[in-house]
Formats: sequence, C-alpha cells, structure tokens
Amino acid sequence: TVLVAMDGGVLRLTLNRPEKLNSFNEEMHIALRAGLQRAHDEDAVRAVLLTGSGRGFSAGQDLGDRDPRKGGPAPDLGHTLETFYNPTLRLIRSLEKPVVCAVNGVAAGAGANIAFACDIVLAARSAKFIQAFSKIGLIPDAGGSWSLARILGEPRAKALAMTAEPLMAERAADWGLIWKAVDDDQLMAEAETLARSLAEGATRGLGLTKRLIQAAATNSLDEQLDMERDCQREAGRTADYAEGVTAFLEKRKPEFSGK
Ligand code: LHQ
Repeated sequence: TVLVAMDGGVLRLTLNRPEKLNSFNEEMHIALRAGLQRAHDEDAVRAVLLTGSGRGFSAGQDLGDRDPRKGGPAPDLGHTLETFYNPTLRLIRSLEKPVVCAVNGVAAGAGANIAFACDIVLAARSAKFIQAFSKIGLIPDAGGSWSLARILGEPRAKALAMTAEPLMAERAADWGLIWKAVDDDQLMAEAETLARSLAEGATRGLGLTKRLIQAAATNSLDEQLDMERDCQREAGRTADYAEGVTAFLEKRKPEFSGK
C-alpha cells in the first residue's frame, strides 16, 4: 500500500491505493509509518519524498472501513488518531531531515493535513485541498486544526474547516499553506530535483534548521536566540561546515557527506 524506493539519498514513499484515492486503511498507515521510521533510523536517507499514485494524493481516512451500517459499538476515533495518525504526524515533524511532499492530485481530510505537515510542499496546479471533515460531522485532525490556524489565522482556517470548500493549489500557495503550485506534467520532475538537491545538502544543518523553525512558534525571542546559539555551535562542528567553507574558498561545488 506504500511503494518505497531509495535513490541517491532520497527515500521516496508513494501512497499506493489509487482505486481508493490513496485513502488510509490500517495497512497503509503501518506501511507509511515504517517508511518514516526508516528515514529516522538510516543515515543513508538524507531526504524524504512523499507522493501518491494515480490521480489523487490521498482522500484521508478510508470511510469504507468505517461503515456505521455494519453495526457494532460506537467507534473511538480518538483511539484511531492516537494509534495511527498522530504517530505519523509526529514522525514527520521530528525527522531532522527534509520531507518534500508532491501533491499529485486531490488531498482531502487527513490527506490534506498530512501534506501540510511536510517541510516543502509542491502541488500539481490541478490539485485541490479539501477539509472534508465537516461534511461528515468531524473536526480537522492529523494536525489540521493546528497548521491551518497557525499558517492562515482564524478567519481562513475556520472558513475552510467549516465549509469544506476546495482550495486550489495556486491559492494554497498564495496563502502560504504550501511552497508552490507546479504545472501538472512538471510536478514529479521538479519534486525529485528538489528532494535530490536537499539529499546532497548539509544534512545536519538542514535538520537543525527544521528544529529551529518549528520551535520558533512557541519560543520567545530570547529562547530562540539561545537555541540558535546551541544549534549553530553544533552545525559549526560538522564535517559539512568545514567542507562548505573549504569549497567556497576553493571556488568549487561542495561535496557534503551529511555528517
Ligand atoms: C474513497 C474515499 C475515502 C473510501 C474516495 N474512503 N473510499 C480520522 C479518524 C477516524 C475516522 C475518520 O476520519 C479521520 C480523518 C479523515 O480523513 S475524515 C475525512 C475522510 N475523507 C473524506 O471525507 C473525503 C471523501 N472523499 C471525497 O469527498 C471525494 O472522493 C474526493 C473529493 C476526495 C474526490 O472526489 P472525486 O474526484 O469525485 O472522486 P470519487 O469521489 O469518485 O472517488 C473515487 C473513488 O475513491 C470512489 O470509489 P468508486 O469505487 O466509487 O470508484 C470513492 O468511493 C473512493 N474514495 N475517497 N475517504
């Protein structure tokens, strides 16, 4: 349910239930989490590229798995979040390596919000983001209530969440929810080039950059300045810093090792 491929330091994870628009069942959750865990564990992985197969990125939770007509006790969706979605969100945010997301088509419900949790999001111009939750009586999960409110502010966050109006890629970029919208036929090439160049970057420095930018939301300026001091101290001790400066002085391209 998730295709995994390693290429030049990029771990590519492709959500692969195209006939269900890559909606999440338990198997796909477990496979995605295993891929993200591998990115945490293996030094050889220096960037992640997340995308979907077929015409959609992900339609969120597989509602076929959740048919109330089948009877049984009322489901505990909090348990579903704690068991399946929240660990994935935490893995993406805590991975100190760049996570590029190529949104190849519609991203709905938790599918949209998993994309928004990634570090650099490119979307096909035809892709749209839908906070589908309100249509079925739910609240925006998979970090959506957090990322929408943080990135957009209350007015746009509330309108998107309450109306479930589709947001086209271009506008998502204008609003700062994603990095950019790309012509459909260019999306994968552009995302691959970006992921590859990040994988060839100074991995520790990029990881510390991610840590700092994510911490900024809750830090005071003083706390952030202290953290920059500590992170820069750590970055300054890496082989990649020495290589970066040497390459600059020698007027050549640096060859970063990720160390
Ligand atoms: C689907 C789905 C889907 C199953 C399309 N499930 N089959 C967390 C905790 C626990 C429980 C609940 O949820 C959550 C988090 C969530 O993510 S809640 C939000 C769940 N997602 C949605 O409500 C979105 C439902 N899907 C749609 O609104 C549409 O399919 C969109 C707008 C995504 C795409 O529309 P179309 O391009 O018109 O495609 P389609 O609707 O024709 O879908 C294609 C096929 O995919 C179709 O199957 P079929 O056998 O008829 O060809 C759909 O039934 C299936 N599919 N989403 N979430």
